[in-house]
Amino acid sequence: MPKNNLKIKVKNSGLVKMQFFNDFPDGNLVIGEANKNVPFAIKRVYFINNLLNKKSVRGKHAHKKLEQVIFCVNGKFTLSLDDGKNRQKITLDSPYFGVRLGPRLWHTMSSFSSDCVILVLADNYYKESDYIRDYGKFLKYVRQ
Ligand code: T46
Repeated sequence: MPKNNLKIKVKNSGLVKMQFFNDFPDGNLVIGEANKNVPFAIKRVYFINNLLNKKSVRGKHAHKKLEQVIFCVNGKFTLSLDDGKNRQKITLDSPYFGVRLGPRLWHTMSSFSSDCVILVLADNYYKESDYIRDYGKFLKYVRQ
């Protein structure tokens, strides 16, 4: 299993290690299982690709209740996390480790390589009312 020594310092986050089988030279098999290495039951999966605009910035929100794990399955990008007190920037460039995006965690994705593919596993369906898209409101929400 490839190693990742990254330490996550913000709240409501953490590293998710995928199960890994090295079938060299016939490929790698990489597995996530609900309530095992993925810390919830998965209800929704989405991916983001075609990140051709170098200046593109995505995310810029927090969730009230949603639990997610975000992966970079190809290429790389920068994930910026902010729990209202601590901030951390992470380069995601390995498909073997995901980062937990728990609730009350402001997250921004940027600096995408053009071949970047982001995969997200979520514990619930899309619900716009779960988003906090205003940073001032986010700070009030986490400090109340
Ligand atoms: C997140 C980060 C990591 C839907 O209708 N259904 C969905 O399942 C999703 C994910 C989005 N949408 C709609 C909502 C917006 O009108 O798609 C549009 C673009 O979504 P958004 O601007 O929120 O995309 P990102 O990349 O900024 O954020 C996404 C997820 O929305 C978000 O939950 O945590 O990826």
